Amino acid sequence: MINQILEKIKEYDTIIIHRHKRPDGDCIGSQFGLKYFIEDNFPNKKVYAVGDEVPTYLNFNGISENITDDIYNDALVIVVDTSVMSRICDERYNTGKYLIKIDHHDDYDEFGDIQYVEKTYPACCQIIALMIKRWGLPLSKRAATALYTGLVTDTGRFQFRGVDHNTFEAAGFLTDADIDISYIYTKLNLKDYNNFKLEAYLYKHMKTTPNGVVYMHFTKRIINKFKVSREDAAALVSCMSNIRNHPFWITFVDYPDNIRVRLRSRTIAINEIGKKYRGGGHLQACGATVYNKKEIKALLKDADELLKKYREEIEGLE
Ligand SMILES: [Mn+2]
Repeated sequence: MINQILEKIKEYDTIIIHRHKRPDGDCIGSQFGLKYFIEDNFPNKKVYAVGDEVPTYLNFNGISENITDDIYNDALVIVVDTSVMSRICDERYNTGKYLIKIDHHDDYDEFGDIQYVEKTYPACCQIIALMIKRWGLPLSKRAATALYTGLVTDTGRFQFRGVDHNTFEAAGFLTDADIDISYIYTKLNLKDYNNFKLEAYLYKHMKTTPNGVVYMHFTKRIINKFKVSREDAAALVSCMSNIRNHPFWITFVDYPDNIRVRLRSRTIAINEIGKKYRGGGHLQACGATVYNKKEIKALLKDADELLKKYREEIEGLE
């Protein structure tokens, strides 16, 4: 399969790389890592990374390009780190000549002429890094920097389940390209003053359901008060990841048309809740969308019951 992908890259002069909506480090890293790799090895090809705005903390890897519809006519389109079609950013992904999907999610739709999915890999950047290694083509510092970004963000800095020999093989391959690891972490870790204030607010105001699902609702009022972006508020989901006896936590963030939900767990599979509420993703990290307070209540009730069920099954769940 990976040789077929390389053949297609060689065959097309125009390549457009898509990613998922609400971008994270892994989809941005995959997108720009692949873009730079192709540009560096095939300088005559036109390669575009499309999508809406790249979040500030990730834009050291590059910014999205606006392209006209006609560019798709003879293009190879590659969709990275996106499992379901509704999550693909920019609907024109389907208007190219040939479509390749490269992904690592548990839940997925069938799309693409080639579908390369490695469900056991913790990051899409790991798939791309190891693919490039097996192709035996040179990897530049800028491409490796982008791929390393996704590798560290999607693995929670190499802490999540799924990190294994392959992950460190990918990391080793990327560090051979002379990347500045300290620079990457600095870019990823720096946050604005207001974000720290909001983080303090979260610790003070987070709540728990009877069986221990911790949650926080960042309302429009709170977001305006702290002058942060919705993306910044949503990113604070990770602040609740280390609370003993609370292995399942959720953030709700008000968006103009809906309420975005992020569900996370240390130990148990929670994606059935995400799927029930118009979302999905990984077994222990997924998203959902709800529309009002009533639905928030219903989702929390389902989450609470799921955790209760797990507590009955698993002794010493903490
Ligand atoms: Mn990913």
